[in-house]
Amino acid sequence: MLNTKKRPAFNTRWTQIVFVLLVSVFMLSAVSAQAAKFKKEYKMQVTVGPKLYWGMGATKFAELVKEKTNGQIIVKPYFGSALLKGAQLKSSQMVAKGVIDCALDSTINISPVIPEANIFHLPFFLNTFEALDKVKFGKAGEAVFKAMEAKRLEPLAWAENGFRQLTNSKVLVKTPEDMKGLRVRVVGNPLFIDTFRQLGADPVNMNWGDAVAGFQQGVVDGQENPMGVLVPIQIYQYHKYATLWNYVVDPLIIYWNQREWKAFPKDIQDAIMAAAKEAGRFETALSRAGLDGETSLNILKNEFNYSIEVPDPIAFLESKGMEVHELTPEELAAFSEATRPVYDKWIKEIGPEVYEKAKADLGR
Ligand code: X2X
Repeated sequence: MLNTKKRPAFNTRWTQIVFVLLVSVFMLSAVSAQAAKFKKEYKMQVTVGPKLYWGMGATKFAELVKEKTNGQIIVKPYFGSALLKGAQLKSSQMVAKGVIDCALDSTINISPVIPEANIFHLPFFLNTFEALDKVKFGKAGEAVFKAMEAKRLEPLAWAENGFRQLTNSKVLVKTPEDMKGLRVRVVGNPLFIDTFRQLGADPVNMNWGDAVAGFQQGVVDGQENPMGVLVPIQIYQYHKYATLWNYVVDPLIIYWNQREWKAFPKDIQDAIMAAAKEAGRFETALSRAGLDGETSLNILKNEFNYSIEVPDPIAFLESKGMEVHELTPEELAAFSEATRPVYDKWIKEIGPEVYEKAKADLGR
């Protein structure tokens, strides 16, 4: 009696223990398989700080990726090119190598690896949002994305820094002659150096991380950046004069290391891609808000339930003591004429096929 009673009890207890052990081992291995499948954190290169629209776009992307992948993928933006010790022009090289997982970066910074991206920086070629969108979403934009794919980068979506404007502490620039001898900080992209040299200015190559200190200390007389950068960094503290000339445009691209991207399961790729498109649209609308009438303000309000107050940029800069001049079509033509040799030279560097595609996108 005792034996028959004990035995089943003994068996049942051991069965339970073994069962619990098996379940634990199974769960642990599932968890570690999951951990092995994805990194704890995906590092994202961002050139500027979190408060600029560009930085806000990176934060939005990270939030959306987390939400859309149910927390499986965590993107961490590293602002101020921290992963590159400030060397912003190395971003695409480092993402291609897989040293950095992904980036939200400017076409200006991508161009050392992707010369096609310089299509946006041919002087006085694209100067309206309408023209820009035709190229971004047309055959030329597609060619830029294809060039990235060929260099082991996976482009996900467009965003935008904006049309770049000139400010300086010396002279209200209205003609190419006004540029003579002006020390202008530019990114070390050779197309920018060429453009400013051609205009008789003295371009100084400086990373963004050093630029604001450079303006403060008067190491340079001037700079060129979009309104969405100039207002938050309070350019009016350093420069008295602004020339609005939309001389080049600066789109941003969200992109990923291709090998890592291809190893993601399809549902994760889809979720990250959707996050990139949404964050790109949000950030583009932020950077255009107040510069394209009601269009971008409405996108922010209706699609993102987000409202911002954006003062008229000219009135705002003037209220801060700046003199602002918007080039007339005649003045623009003089600049376009003066930079023609650079334009012609750089069509060859970019690739005449890409230039022809851009012209076709524009119907020119
Ligand atoms: O360095 C710049 O001027 C900036 C922040 O606009 C870019 O990264 C292109």
